[in-house]
Amino acid sequence: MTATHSTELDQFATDVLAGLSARPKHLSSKYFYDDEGSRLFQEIMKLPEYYLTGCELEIFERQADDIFKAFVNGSNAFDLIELGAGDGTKTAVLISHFLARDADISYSPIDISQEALDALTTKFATEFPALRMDAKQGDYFHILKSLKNSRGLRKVLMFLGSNIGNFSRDQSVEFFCHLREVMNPNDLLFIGFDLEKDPHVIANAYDDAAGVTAAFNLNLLARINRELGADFDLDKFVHYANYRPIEGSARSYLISREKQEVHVAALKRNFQFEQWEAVFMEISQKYTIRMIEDLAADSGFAIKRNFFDGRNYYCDSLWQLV
Ligand code: AVJ
Repeated sequence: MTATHSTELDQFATDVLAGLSARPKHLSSKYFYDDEGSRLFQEIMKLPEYYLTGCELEIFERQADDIFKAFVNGSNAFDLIELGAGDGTKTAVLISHFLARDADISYSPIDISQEALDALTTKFATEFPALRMDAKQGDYFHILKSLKNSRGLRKVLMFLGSNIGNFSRDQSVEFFCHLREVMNPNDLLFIGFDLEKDPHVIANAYDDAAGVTAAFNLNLLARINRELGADFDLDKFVHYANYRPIEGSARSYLISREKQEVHVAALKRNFQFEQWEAVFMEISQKYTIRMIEDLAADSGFAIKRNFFDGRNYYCDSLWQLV
């Protein structure tokens, strides 16, 4: 079970109350990642339909040396900090290459899931016994401040996997501006962006045949049951995802199969659902190069270099401060 601290639990309860009281109803995808949700997301990354992970892995495997050259700056010492590290599989490819090139690096993975961090730490300790590691559990910004100027070396902040896609445009700019505040002039930001492509490919990635994405989405209701004492019956909701080609965004919903009432003990409240009423769960934005350039410019960054996979499905974009 997730050890959610009381202030975090209060925030969760407050957000669930606001989301289930709103019209249309919504829940925040940032709450997907309790330990069970993190496990389900590892499963999603292995799905044939979920191309994002393979694309980023391909970029890292084929272009590790170019990435290394772009990260180093005279000396081969720098601090890698990864926001939302998860199980670190993709990052391991980069680190392995950097160490083979005699890089003097430290690695600080940050994640909300302690279980995911523990797995990562164990794996990396075996694979890279010489790597200095400092895993941190918790909320990005809280921890970022503590990382400011750690060794006085260049920091490379990484935000991979197109995690940025869960933010609205305004939230993205706000997020990058926050990051800029903890960065020194010489630091870099490396961000994964999923690009626009054949809409069928995108739609399938969020509606896999095995139903793992559905389980991932439904897990948030299960989490509300676990942590807030609710009585959601998961069988009474159906996962629905679609892609909007004009906005370039995949969206997912949980739809109530019938008229029903759900009790949330921690909120001392009942919530009514009409038959076929939708709860908006997640936005996964897809990008054009133009959008990435505009985002960088509006957040006070310049693109140093973009790295693409062979199909141009995905872009890892390296940013510096302007
Ligand atoms: C982890 C936010 C990048 O939006 O593609 C995967 C989460 N949701 N399948 C994404 C997710 C449904 C994922 N990110």
